[in-house]
Amino acid sequence: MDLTFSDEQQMIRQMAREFADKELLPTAAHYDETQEFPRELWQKMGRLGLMGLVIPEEYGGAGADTLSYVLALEEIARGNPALSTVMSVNNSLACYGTWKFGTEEQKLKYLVPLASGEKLGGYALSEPGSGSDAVNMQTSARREGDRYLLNGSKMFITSGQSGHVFLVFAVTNKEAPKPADRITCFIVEKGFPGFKVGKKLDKLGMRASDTTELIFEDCEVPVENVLGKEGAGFRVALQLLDGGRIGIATQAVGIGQAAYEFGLKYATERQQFGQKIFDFQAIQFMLADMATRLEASRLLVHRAATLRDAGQPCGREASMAKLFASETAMWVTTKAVQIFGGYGYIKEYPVERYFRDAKVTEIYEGTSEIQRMVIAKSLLK
Ligand code: COS
Repeated sequence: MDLTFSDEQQMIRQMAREFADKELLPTAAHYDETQEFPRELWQKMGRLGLMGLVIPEEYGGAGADTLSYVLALEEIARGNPALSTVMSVNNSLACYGTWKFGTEEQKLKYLVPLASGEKLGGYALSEPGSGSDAVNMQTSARREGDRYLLNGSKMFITSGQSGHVFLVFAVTNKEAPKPADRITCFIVEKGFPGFKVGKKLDKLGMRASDTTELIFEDCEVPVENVLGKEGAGFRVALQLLDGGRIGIATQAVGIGQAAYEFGLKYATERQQFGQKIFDFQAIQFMLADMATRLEASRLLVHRAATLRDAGQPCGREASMAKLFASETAMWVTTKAVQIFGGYGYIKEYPVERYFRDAKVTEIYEGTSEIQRMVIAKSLLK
C-alpha cells in the first residue's frame, strides 16, 4: 500500500509500469544485442508525457512533480535501463536546464520540442581529458560579433547520435581567477556549422542508448544561445547534476528491482536437491537482503525528490541516493546472477544484462568517489 503518494503520482507510475511491461521488457534484449536506438519507443514515451515530466504544460511538459518523475523513471529503468538513461538526461538535464536557466525565447524554441518528445536532448560536459575534474575542460568558445565559435570535443555523450539539441559547456574566459567563472553553457543544435558527431562507443551496458564523442570545429553558435549568464556555466552544470543524480539513483533502483524480481521468480521455479532453491535459507537470505537494500535506496531517492519538490537544497541527498542506490544495483544484480548460476551468465536470461547495465550508475553523472566527496564536504556545513 502506498500511503504517501497522491492519486496523480500513482496514476503516472501505473501508466509507466504498464508501458514498461508491455513494450519495454519484451524488447530490451533485442535492442541490447543490436545496439539500435529504439526510436519508436522513445516517440511513444514522448506521447505519454515521459520526456518532460516536471516541465509545465505551457512548455510542452506534463506539469508533474519530481516524485512522480522518479516513480515513472524507476518503471522505465525496470523495463529497459538504456531508455531510462535517455529519459533521465532529457528530463533532468536538457529540459530542466532550459526551463530553469533559459530565456522565454529559448524555452519556446528548444524546451517545447524537447519536453513534448518531438526532439531529443543531451548534456555535454565531460571531455576526453576531463571527467570528474570537470572544471578543467579544454573546449573553448570565443565571441565574434553576434556568434561564438566553439572548438574542442566532448566525450561519453548520451544520445550523441540520436539527439538533436545539446547543452554544451565551454571555456569563455580562461583568465578568470576562479576556475568556475571561466565556463559558459550554450544550447547547441546538431545542424550548426562545425558540429560533428564522433564515433559511437561500444559499451558494456546501456547499449540501446547511443553514446558518442561530439566534435566542435569553429562551430557557430548564436549569442542568443548562451544559457544563463556568460561565466555562470559551471554552476549551471553542477546544479543540473544535483537533479540528474536523483535520476541516476532512480534508474539504479529500477535496474536492481528488475534483477531482484527475476531472481525471486527463478528461485521459486528452479529445483535442485529435490526442492525449489528458494527453500534453501542461503537463497532466502540473499533475496531478503536484496529487497531490503532496494527499499532503502528507494526511500533515499524519494527523500531527495521530496526535498526538491519542497524547493529545498537537495545536493547532498541526491549524492547520497546516487551513491547508495548505484552500489546497491551492482550488489543486487551480482546476487541475481548468482541465484541463476550458470544460466545467469548467459544471454538467454536477462540478469546478465541488468548486471552490465548497473555498472555505469556508479560512474556517470559523478562517480561514487565524487559522490563521497560531495557528501563529505556537506558534513562540515
Ligand atoms: N549547485 C550550484 N553550484 C554549485 C554546486 C551545486 N551543486 N556545487 C558547487 N557549486 C558552486 C560552488 O559554490 C562554487 O561557486 P562559488 O565559487 O561562487 O562559491 C563553484 O560551483 C565551484 O565550486 P568548487 O570549485 O568548490 O567545486 P566543488 O568542490 O563544489 O565541486 C566536484 C568539485 C569535483 C565535486 C565537481 O567538479 C563535480 O561534481 N565533478 C564531477 C562532475 C561529473 O559529475 N561529471 C560527470 C559528467 S555527466 S556524465
